[in-house]
Amino acid sequence: MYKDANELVAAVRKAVETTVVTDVHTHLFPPSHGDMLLWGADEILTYHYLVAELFTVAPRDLTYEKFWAMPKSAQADLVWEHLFLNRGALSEAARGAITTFNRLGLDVAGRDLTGIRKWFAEQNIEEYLPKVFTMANIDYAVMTNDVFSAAQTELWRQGLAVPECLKTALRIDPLFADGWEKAAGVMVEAGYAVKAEPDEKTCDEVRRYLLDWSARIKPVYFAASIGPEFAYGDDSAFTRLIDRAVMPAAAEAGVPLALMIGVRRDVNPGLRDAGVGVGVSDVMALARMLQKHTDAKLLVTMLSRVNQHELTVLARNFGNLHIFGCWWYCNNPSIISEMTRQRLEMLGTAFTCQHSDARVLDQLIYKWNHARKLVADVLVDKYGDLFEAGWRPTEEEINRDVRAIFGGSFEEFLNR
Ligand code: HDL
Ligand code: ZN
Repeated sequence: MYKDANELVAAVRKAVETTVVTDVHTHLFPPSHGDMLLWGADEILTYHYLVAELFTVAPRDLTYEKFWAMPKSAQADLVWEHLFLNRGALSEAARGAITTFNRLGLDVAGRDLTGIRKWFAEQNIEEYLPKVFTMANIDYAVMTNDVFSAAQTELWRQGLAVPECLKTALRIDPLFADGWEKAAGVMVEAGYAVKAEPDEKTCDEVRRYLLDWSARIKPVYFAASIGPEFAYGDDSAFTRLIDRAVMPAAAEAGVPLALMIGVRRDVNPGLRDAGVGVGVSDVMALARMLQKHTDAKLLVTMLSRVNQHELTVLARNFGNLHIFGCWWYCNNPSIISEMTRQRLEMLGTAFTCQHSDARVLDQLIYKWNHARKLVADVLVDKYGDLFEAGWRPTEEEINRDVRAIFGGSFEEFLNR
């Protein structure tokens, strides 16, 4: 038992530092999928977060067309020059690149980009991937597997090697909004009787398509990112597809549906992935889904800081809703701290505090290094309050609770 609060603080920090993390959402791919898996200095420096930041300061004559026509290394040089050398690398994404290079033992203090590139060129991805997972102390990461992408489905049909530390998620964005035409074309091409409008028969075929792919890649969950205009319970195509195709298929596959809500795609198309904006969504639409699908399990994260408090309250209202991560524009220290505090204060440990959303393998190193420090600071306060109130948690209990918010509660939710 802890004699004083200082011993407790040390135990909390040690627990966060050493707990194994489950990364519930990333954009990683198996090394066998070749260039799909991004890694190395130039990919780190051209992460779309940094590309967006580059264009906030780049000379006006650097057009999007010129930039995208450059080789990746030239793009990375521009990012390095404008965001690291000409200005303080104070943004979260810029600091992240520095944390990654530094923790890999590279001479980032000396700003030796040439030497850093040389080191990466000497790495073998089959050995490097497990090294990164060990450094970040991650048991497994869930990928994003778009079953409407010809390039991705072609690779899955080849049955290539997938390391144990990578699990699949069946990503279905194209089913919704302006993606439907492409999705319908892909399903027709694959032999499913899908019509231009998702009527009942078409929804049944969509359900069959999802179940066939689910049997093939065995996803941890189905997933979709949707816009802030998200509405449910009307007679829209979205509601019909959710009710007659997606939810029944997820139920039959025995997996949750993950909804990532609030993306405004194509706010600035010239920036591609970097040109996506954020919008405030209607949390009551989610409540209507939960009221209707009482047996379903929903994993949800929302993109707008404005939605976080309402979403946390909804997670108290519905035990079949599990909220996760500080997504994208919320993945910043100032917001992560606020979100983690309000989630602990309203949900105890029944949530998942973070996911990396890593698009580049090496990012796992910084995303989890930064997250652990932030969450440890919050937990020190919370356990300190508990100690003050007269409770004496044991070391095992602290380790149990820390693991819970770094993946344990997620796995309990999957298995419940
Ligand atoms: O839709 C998503 O899964 C988002 O995470 C986008 O991929 C986004 O580009 C991203 O990487 N955010 O971190
Ligand atoms: Zn993502």
